Amino acid sequence: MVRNNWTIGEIQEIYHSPLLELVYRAATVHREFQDTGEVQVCTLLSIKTGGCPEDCAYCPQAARYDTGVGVQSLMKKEDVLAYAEKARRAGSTRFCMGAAWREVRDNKDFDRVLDMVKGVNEMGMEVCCTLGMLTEEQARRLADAGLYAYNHNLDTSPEYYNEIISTRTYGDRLKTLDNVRRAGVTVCCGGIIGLGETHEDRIGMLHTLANLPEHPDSVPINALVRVKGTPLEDNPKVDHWDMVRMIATARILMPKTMVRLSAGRTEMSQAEQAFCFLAGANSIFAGEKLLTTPNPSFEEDMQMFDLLGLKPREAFKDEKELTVLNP
Ligand code: SAM
Ligand code: DTB
Ligand code: SF4
Repeated sequence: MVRNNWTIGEIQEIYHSPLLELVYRAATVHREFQDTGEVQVCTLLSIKTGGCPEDCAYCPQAARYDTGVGVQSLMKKEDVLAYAEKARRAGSTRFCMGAAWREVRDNKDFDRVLDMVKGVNEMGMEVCCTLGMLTEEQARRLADAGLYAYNHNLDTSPEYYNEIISTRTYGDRLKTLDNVRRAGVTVCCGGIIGLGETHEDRIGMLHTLANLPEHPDSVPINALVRVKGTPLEDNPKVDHWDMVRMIATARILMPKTMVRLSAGRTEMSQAEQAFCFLAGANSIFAGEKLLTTPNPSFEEDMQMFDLLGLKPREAFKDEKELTVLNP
């Protein structure tokens, strides 16, 4: 059963259960609701990099931190489409374009992004964008251009949020998510661990995600990539078992959601990643770069898929299944 009324107490009990029991339970839910042999392969591209006015303490693209990430204006549509085509050929079925913006503005740059969305959609890939805050009208324009998903993360618990970002509120984030959902675009929303938060904060974030009016279609779980120059550069490395606990708990709470093992894979062995797939992760970001930081190469990931007996999930699978059920 898919529930939207999880209590903090129930989530605490799941999250803190003995590790192997937790993984077994998550693997059981995963088997019941998902095709465990498949992993969705998404590719990211930073279409507008750096110079962001926000103060997100983890982010290499915030203008106020000296991280060595240069400012690049919005890429040309042709270059973006060429990169998307390369990703498609390498086996990626979702293409996600990120911009270091606080919010979308109704200007020429947005028109260009709409053109990019149209182009990638015509290539037969699921198109996703992450552009900051968005109005319902802007979400509708993206939907009309063929946008499939919009990524906007809650990042952490409502209580810890103000320690990490001061330039926009948790409420602002929830409003954007609502605008996206109303426009009929699928919601991709998750967060980061390793920001200095407690286990209670992680549980609080999962509680918010699992009790949204509808579960997000995908939930990226990121391990903090510690970037020199950001306020969190000296944070300790995320414990792998904490990542497993987060993924397993997310899988149990949101059985139909794609749970994405997101940032942080370069610091994980294949054995550690395998544990995450067992615990219910069924999506990754592939390709040499995330937005500005390194990620394993396509070749390494395909070798890992071979080793583990996984195959990439096809594009638009949910829609295809719905069409078969209701022709
Ligand atoms: N500027 C837009 C926004 O903030 O919504 C879109 C891009 S932003 C880089 C997308 C997400 O990337 C953030 O919400 C955060 O969860 C994640 N992220 C950014 N820097 C990260 C880091 N160093 N480690 C892990 N995740 C990170
Ligand atoms: C998400 O949850 N993780 C991705 C994507 N959504 C946009 C971004 C990770 C960024 C890691 C730091 C960087 O490469 O700049
Ligand atoms: Fe800007 Fe997004 Fe980075 Fe925050 S996470 S500083 S909004 S690019």
